[in-house]
Amino acid sequence: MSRLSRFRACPLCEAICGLEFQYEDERLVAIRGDAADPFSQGHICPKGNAILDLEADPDRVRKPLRRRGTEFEEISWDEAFAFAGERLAAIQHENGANSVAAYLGNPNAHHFGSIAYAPAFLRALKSRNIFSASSVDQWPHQVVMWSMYGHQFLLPIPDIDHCDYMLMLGANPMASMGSLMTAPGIAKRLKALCARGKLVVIDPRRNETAEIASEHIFIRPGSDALLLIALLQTLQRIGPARLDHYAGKLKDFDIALASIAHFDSELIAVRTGIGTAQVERIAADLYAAPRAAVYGRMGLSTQMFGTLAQWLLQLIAIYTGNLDQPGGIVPNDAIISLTGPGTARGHHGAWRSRVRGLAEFAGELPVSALAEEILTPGEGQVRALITSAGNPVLSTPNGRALEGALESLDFMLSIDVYINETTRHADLILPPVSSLTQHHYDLIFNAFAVRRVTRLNTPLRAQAEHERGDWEIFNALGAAYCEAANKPWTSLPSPEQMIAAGLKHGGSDITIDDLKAAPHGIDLGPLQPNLLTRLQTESGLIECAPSLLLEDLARLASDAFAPAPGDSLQLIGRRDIRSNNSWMHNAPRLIKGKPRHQLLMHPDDLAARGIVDGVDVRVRSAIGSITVAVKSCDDLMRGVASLPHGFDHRRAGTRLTSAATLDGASYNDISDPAALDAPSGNAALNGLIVWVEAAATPLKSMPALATQ
Ligand SMILES: Nc1nc2c(c(=O)[nH]1)N[C@H]1C(S)=C(S)[C@@H](COP(=O)(O)OP(=O)(O)OC[C@H]3O[C@@H](n4cnc5c(=O)[nH]c(N)nc54)[C@H](O)[C@@H]3O)O[C@H]1N2
Ligand SMILES: Nc1nc2c(c(=O)[nH]1)N[C@H]1C(S)=C(S)[C@@H](COP(=O)(O)OP(=O)(O)OC[C@H]3O[C@@H](n4cnc5c(=O)[nH]c(N)nc54)[C@H](O)[C@@H]3O)O[C@H]1N2
Ligand code: SF4
Ligand SMILES: [Mo]
Repeated sequence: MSRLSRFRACPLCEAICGLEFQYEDERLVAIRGDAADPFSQGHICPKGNAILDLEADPDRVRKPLRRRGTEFEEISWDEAFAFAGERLAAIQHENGANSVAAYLGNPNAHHFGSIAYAPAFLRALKSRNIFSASSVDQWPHQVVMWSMYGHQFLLPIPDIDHCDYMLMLGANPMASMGSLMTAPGIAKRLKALCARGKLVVIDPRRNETAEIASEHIFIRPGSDALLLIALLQTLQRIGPARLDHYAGKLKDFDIALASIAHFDSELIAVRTGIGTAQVERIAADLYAAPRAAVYGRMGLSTQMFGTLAQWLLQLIAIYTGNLDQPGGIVPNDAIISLTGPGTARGHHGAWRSRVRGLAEFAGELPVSALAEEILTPGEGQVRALITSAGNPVLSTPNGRALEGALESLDFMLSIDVYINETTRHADLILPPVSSLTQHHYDLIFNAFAVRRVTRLNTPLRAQAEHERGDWEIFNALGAAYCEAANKPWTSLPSPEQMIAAGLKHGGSDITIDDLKAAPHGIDLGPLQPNLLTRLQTESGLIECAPSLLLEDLARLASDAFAPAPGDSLQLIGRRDIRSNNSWMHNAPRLIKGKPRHQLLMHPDDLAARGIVDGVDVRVRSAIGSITVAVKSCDDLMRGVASLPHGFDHRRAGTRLTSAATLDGASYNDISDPAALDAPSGNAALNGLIVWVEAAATPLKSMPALATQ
């Protein structure tokens, strides 16, 4: 039997590793890291291998499903599109455009057929109720880039291969593989950094990255903005700002520095748990390092002061002369750009959510508002929901309430490949064929990579007659809906044509034929300074003191110092190398071995509550409670508990045979939709106040909700 190899980037995480797919008689039999990929150089993680499970998964939905009572029945694609188009148009006709909402989940960003095709369909709907996983993730980054540099995606990336020092907060790339920092084989890169310089990790948990880092420092959840203020104050005492590189391009830097001058460093030390001597040492190292990168991710964004923290990181990079400099933080000038003329710069507050009045950002509303927009009667109430590659029941605040809300909808359409906690509520499920059968170009992750790279991904196998790619689904939905709603519609050309046009528009001289001739991808070299010529602010300058951010300093001053209620803990999330948010627990390869769902607590916190290691505990927030096994762990700061999200797959009506064998509870059953980072509207998932006690204890011993 002959083996044949085909090459393609992995679609599962931001690292976009090149993979080698080995076929025998057109059957996928093995997956390896592609040693010839100049960027990933053969790297693969357990998830890359689990593509074998995903492709063969008997639970995977492969034909359109329409709900009949509590069952789903297979229908044809034509029937499915016509049904969807008619229902969406009819509901809008009766209740107005905003009565149809949409939620886009994380995998959309990994599929060209979604990211490049969903927007046209959504625009045709003309609804203001568009939501996505961005508002439980990276909105603070986008709001800061939009405010300071004039474009939501003009995002400086840590140049990890060339820095001598890196300050990392709220990230765990050893498990997540890196985020807003595409860097395949990141473990090697970080170890190289530790060998030539210093990596300092600031995190309430001594996470897997802290373990390989030069230094780890605990911080109280939610207090990073205060620490960064103390750092910036200290830098000013150490030496002058290195602003030569930004001459004539900086606006209001002095105003920004003055705005944080009144914060008391002693009080900050009490709140963060990081003493002033430690702050001075970090500041001195940062200032002395020839090239230093600063980086904050999930743990920094999804907390009460995420936007301020991201802004302060940019100011620190400017102060130390590391913004837009090799070895510092530098945007990637990808050959198909997310910025520039004709792209979506972003806007803020152009409209507000109906119930709570939350501001839109870049055309979307915070997903924390979705359940209330469905449940609250009145004009503009959401009556229909479209989900695309999203599982908001497990991924967004108070998922239980959202789950109840989904039951009350008049119509729900899910573009998804599983019947899971969210899609089981759909009236219609449209399953795209494996994205590996489609042309793909990483619009997003090439633009957030630590090197300048490009690659075209060609189909691994031909698409069968009964299969539909994401792009075909969005095109057909648009056509069916517009016909029913009597609106004009033009379908977009194929991904191959769209990618070719994108390359032409990018003006790099690289054509689609060049990319076809380089199946392992092309390396275009290290990051190069480019931010100053790409600024899209109205002033044409770096806006160091945007009013949206300065206004939030008052909230920081009043709220960030508030003591946590007595005997409470602060809950934070974590990721495991074998997980992918909520949806890869159905891959048998990934769920083998030790359990990974437990609540981690410090042994002293267990002892103080008389809780024995390993028992089931009740974790209660202002929103509700969950029961989950506890595990003693001295890698956690005292007063902090850690729980991964994306568990609890035993809900009735799902079709997740392997995932349903797992124990675990959903973090988002107790996360709070009212806890928001104010300027962005991003959910503050981390730092959630909870009480923990043995599940065997009677409920009444928990503090009354009214006291919280
Ligand atoms: N408590 C807590 N909550 C969190 C987080 C946290 O750290 N803590 N993290 C947040 C973050 S960063 C994110 S990005 C969100 C993620 O939030 P979501 O994107 O809503 O959730 P996922 O678990 O990624 O769900 C992905 C969905 O895509 C489907 N899917 C998989 N492959 C395909 C495909 O090829 N095509 C289609 N159409 N569908 C597919 C899966 O079946 C699943 O329904 O969760 C957020 N929620
Ligand atoms: N294996 C795996 N890889 C993934 C994913 C996955 O689910 N599994 N999800 C993907 C997605 S969608 C994303 S967005 C990325 C996220 O990638 P990362 O940002 O690296 O996310 P996490 O691994 O959740 O790391 C967040 C860290 O923040 C810490 N933290 C929590 N609260 C605070 C705080 O208040 N301050 C500070 N300083 N730290 C805090 C946590 O302890 C944790 O170590 O990962 C991606 N990659
Ligand atoms: S690190 Fe990410 S891109 Fe690379 S193989 Fe693993 S899941 Fe795929
Ligand atoms: Mo994410």
